[in-house]
Amino acid sequence: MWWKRIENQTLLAIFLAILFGLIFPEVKTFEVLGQIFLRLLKMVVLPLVFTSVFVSLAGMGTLRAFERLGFLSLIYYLFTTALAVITGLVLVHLLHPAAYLSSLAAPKLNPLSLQDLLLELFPENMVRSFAEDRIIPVLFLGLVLGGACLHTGEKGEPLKVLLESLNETLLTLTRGIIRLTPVGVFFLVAPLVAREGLQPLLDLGHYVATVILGLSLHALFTLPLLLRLLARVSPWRYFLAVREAPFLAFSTASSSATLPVTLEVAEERGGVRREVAGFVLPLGATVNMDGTALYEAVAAMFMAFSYGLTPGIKESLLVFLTAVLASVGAAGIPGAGLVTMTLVLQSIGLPLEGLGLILAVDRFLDMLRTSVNVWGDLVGAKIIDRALSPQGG
Ligand code: DAS
Repeated sequence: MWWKRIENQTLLAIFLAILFGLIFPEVKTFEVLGQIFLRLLKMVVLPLVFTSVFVSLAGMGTLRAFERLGFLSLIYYLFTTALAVITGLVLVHLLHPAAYLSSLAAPKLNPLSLQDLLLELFPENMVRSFAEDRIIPVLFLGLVLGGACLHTGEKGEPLKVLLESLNETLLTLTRGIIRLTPVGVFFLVAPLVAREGLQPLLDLGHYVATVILGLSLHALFTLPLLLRLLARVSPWRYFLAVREAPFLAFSTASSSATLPVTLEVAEERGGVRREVAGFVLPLGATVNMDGTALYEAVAAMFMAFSYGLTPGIKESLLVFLTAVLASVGAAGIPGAGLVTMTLVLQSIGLPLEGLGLILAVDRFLDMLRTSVNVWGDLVGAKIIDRALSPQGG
C-alpha cells in the first residue's frame, strides 16, 4: 500500500523537520520548496473538484435513477454533511484551539457579503471562474453541468467519457503530488520550527483534540440518532454488521479504496438491497464526506485563530458553506481533504501558509475522518433503503 509508505516517510520527515528547525535556523531559506508543494496542491484543486462533482452526477445512470434515488441521496447527504460542519463550528468556537503564529503577518479577513455569497454561486463566465480561482461557482458548474449531461442522454455521453477520463487522470496526478508530502512537510515544518520554535506544534494538540471530539460526536451520536429515528434499526447492531468498512477506511485513508468492502458489508450483512447500495454508496464515496467537511471547518477556524483573528458570523457562514461544498468535491483518496481545504481558506481570505501548520498532523486525522466518511455513507445507505422499501420507511 503506497499510502502506508508515504505515511511512514511523512512521520520521519516531521521528526527530521523539527530537528533541523531547532538546530539549523538557516533552513528558513528553503521555505520556498514548501510553498511549491502547496502550489502543486492548489494547482489540481479546481479541475479535480469540477470533474469529481460532474462525474458523480453525470454518472448516475438512468434519468429515473437520478430522479428517484439520486435526488433523495443528495438531499440526505447534504443534510448530514451540514450537521457535521455545524458540530465542528460549534466545537471550534467553544474550545478555541490556536497556535499563535507571531511571525506570520495576520491577514485581513475579507468575507463576502451575504449578497455576494449568493451571487458567488452563479458564474458569470464558465472559464473566468476557473481563471480567477473562484471555487464556489466552479463547484456549482460541476453540479449543473453534470445534471444537464445526464438529461442530454446519448449526445452527452462523449462529454461524460471525456470528463471521466480527465477526472481519473487528475486523480493520478493528485496521488503523485500526495507522494511528495514527506518533502513538502519537511520544507513547511522545518522553517516553521526555525521561526516559531516548538510552541505551534505543541498547540496542535488542542486542534487535534477538537477535530477528534467533533468526529466522535458526529459518528457516535448524530449518525446513530438518525439511524434510529429514520431507519428504526439498532445503530450498535448495524455498526457491528458493517464494521469492517470503517476499520479498513481508517487504515487506507481512502473511501474509494474501501468502496468494494463497503458495498459488500452493506449488502451481505447490513441488509441494504443491492440496487440501493450499488447506487448510494459509490455516490457517497465521492460526494458524502461528513468527516472531511467537519475537519475542514475546524481547521480553517483554527488557522484564523492562530493568526490572532476572530472570525464572526459571516466568516463562519462562509466556512460552513465552503466546507460542505469542498467535501462534496473532495476525491475519495488519501489527503483529498487537505487539497480541498484550500477552497475553505480562500473563502475567508486566509493565506495557504497556515496549511504548513496542520500538515504535520494531517495524516492521522485523514485516517479518522475517512473512517467517519465511510460510516456516514453506510448509515445513509440504510436510511435511504428503508425510506424507499416497499413496506415504507
Ligand atoms: N481521505 C479522504 C477519503 O478517502 C478524506 C479526506 O482526505 O478528507 O475520504
